[in-house]
Amino acid sequence: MSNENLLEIIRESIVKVDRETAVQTVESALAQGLQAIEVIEKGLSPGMQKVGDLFERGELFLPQVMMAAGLMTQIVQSLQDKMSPEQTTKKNGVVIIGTVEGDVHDIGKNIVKILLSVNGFEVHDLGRDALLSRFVEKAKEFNANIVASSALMTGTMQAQGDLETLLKEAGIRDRVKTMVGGAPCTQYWADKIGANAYAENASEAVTKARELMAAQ
Ligand code: B12
Repeated sequence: MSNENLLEIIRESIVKVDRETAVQTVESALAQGLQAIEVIEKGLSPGMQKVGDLFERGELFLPQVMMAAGLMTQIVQSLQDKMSPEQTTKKNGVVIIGTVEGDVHDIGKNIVKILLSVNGFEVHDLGRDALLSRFVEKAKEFNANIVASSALMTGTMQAQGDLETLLKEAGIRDRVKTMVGGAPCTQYWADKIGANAYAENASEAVTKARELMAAQ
């Protein structure tokens, strides 16, 4: 079966919350040479996106969204073990990451965390619904290079702007770079609030994080 067919089955199995098919097809895709990150970004994530679209149209209900999210989280965790860390002892940079307060969506944030970690960044995860003051505290504690925040709702993305202000008030904004992401975020949003970078997905987040480090 072609890679594209396997990815399509993975996408559909997330939508249908068909655990057995999802797990088996992910195994086949890896055996066929697809990278774990391709499985996540071209299979699981678009599947979850479709779940969101169906939820928005009233064709799926919250319990099904929760089950699909649970299945995706489980598979992403199992894939984490299959991603080989970059063969380097050099630390690429220190990142504080979290989903902003008021927001419990953490699947995307977790993928970004995993990918930054396997690419040599030291990542400190504040989890979800994380108080903005914790981003500042941890940035100071670990002498962070990058503070990365995730927001999945239009009502919580303002917190990313508030974080900019808090970092300034704490006197550390000029010492750290900020990176924002999450479905409602855009480059326009990042520019508007004065964040240093925006990334649409986890692979791009790694590229942007590297660029931020190079510019420091
Ligand atoms: C799964 C999901 C849930 C799950 C979350 C489980 C979990 N552990 O995360 C559950 C069921 C719990 C949930 C709850 C709710 N949800 Co919800 N949810 C979704 C859904 C369907 C998918 C989100 C997701 O995981 N996508 C897959 C991941 C891989 O994509 P991602 O998060 O975008 O991440 C990628 C990029 O954005 C980027 N990225 C992400 N973070 C970061 C951070 C940085 C720094 C960078 C650089 C990049 C980056 O990289 C990631 C990987 O590629 C979305 C629909 C959608 N289209 O987004 C709705 C959605 C976000 N939810 C929504 C809502 C309304 C809710 C609830 C309020 C529902 C309710 N009525 O109770 C609650 C929120 C409670 C709260 N206070 O937070 C709305 C938000 C609407 C809005 N515009 O504000 C959406 C858009 C659905 C909709 N269309 O109505 N939800």
